[in-house]
Amino acid sequence: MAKKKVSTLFKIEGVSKQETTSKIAAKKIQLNRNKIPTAKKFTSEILAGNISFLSRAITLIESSNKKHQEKANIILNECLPHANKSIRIGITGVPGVGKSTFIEALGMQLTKKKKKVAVLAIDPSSSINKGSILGDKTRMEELVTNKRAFIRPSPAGTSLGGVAQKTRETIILCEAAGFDTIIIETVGVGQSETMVHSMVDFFLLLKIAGAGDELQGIKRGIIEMADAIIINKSDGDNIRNASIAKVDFTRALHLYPQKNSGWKPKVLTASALEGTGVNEVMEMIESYISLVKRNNFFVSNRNHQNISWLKAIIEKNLYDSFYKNNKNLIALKKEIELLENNETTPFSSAKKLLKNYNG
Ligand SMILES: Nc1nc2c(ncn2[C@@H]2O[C@H](COP(=O)(O)OP(=O)(O)O)[C@@H](O)[C@H]2O)c(=O)[nH]1
Ligand SMILES: [Mg+2]
Repeated sequence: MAKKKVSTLFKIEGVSKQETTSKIAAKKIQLNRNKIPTAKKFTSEILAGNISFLSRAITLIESSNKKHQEKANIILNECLPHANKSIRIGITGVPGVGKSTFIEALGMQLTKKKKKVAVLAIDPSSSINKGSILGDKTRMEELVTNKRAFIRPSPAGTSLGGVAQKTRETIILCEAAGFDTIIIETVGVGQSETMVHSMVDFFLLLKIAGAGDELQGIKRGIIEMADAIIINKSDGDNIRNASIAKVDFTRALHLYPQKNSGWKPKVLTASALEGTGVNEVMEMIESYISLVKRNNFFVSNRNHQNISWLKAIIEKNLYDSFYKNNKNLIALKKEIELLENNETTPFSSAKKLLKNYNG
């Protein structure tokens, strides 16, 4: 058997001891790495703008571990009084329309104006393919490395409702960390736009010229929610088509009822790739914000959103307390069997189950 070679270092008295010390140190480092800081530490670091703590706190929010969630809740509560001081912008549009490229351009402009920008995503497809619309961070190459920006992809493997809940909480933490502009990207899938609309101050719909609404997967409700429509990819041969689309959309928007905000939705053209029109979008958002702050819609809208959030939390808790209870699940299984044999109706089964559940 080959003799193990011993380093001459360890033949010197005293040096071998260092091996033990380094083992202890390694263990200490390991322990510290596994140890989660206290909620108080998290809060003070987040309030000081520490991005690494912000990231870790968001990971706690996204965790399904009960202990992590409890800690996340304490951090959230402590951060709440320091939140709310940002402008929240939602951006939607079908995949490929240029949302990420646009956010990159807008984000860079905003950071040049000394704004601090956080980009979050609501991506229901990420729960299926475990990816994320922001997974391709390459589209935000510059913004990713920008010190005044923070980009966070949508958590994978969660339901849309779950993602929305976590995004709301993430917004709070980002605001507490000093981010004054929050941009939320979402694809026009399922109810995700409605969800994003319910948590932002300004809602942008990105489109491209030349493709019909059906082709772009745009539902009527989305146009109604939009505070602005941006015809993106207005560059090269596309410039003329984009201006025609702008006229068409401006005309079409007149058919929609007036908004409670008192704001008349605008249609603008832009090229996210070349950066043209992005400044105008930024100025438009600024003038919207000053209008709704003057007429108090800003505050009343956020109050409404908070009420919806409260109700969403209640619904989620009620749902969990029913479906995560074994007794209910057994009773439910029984009712399903009866239903399959035509021995009950959905209505009477539900009534019975809820009666038992409520005690
Ligand atoms: N010509 C042109 N291409 C663009 C523009 N914005 C985005 N793109 C391209 O469109 C593709 C999809 O962009 P991306 O930002 O990932 O779209 P998203 O799926 O909506 O986030 C990419 O190849 C971009 O380079 C634009 O303004 N003009
Ligand atoms: Mg994208």
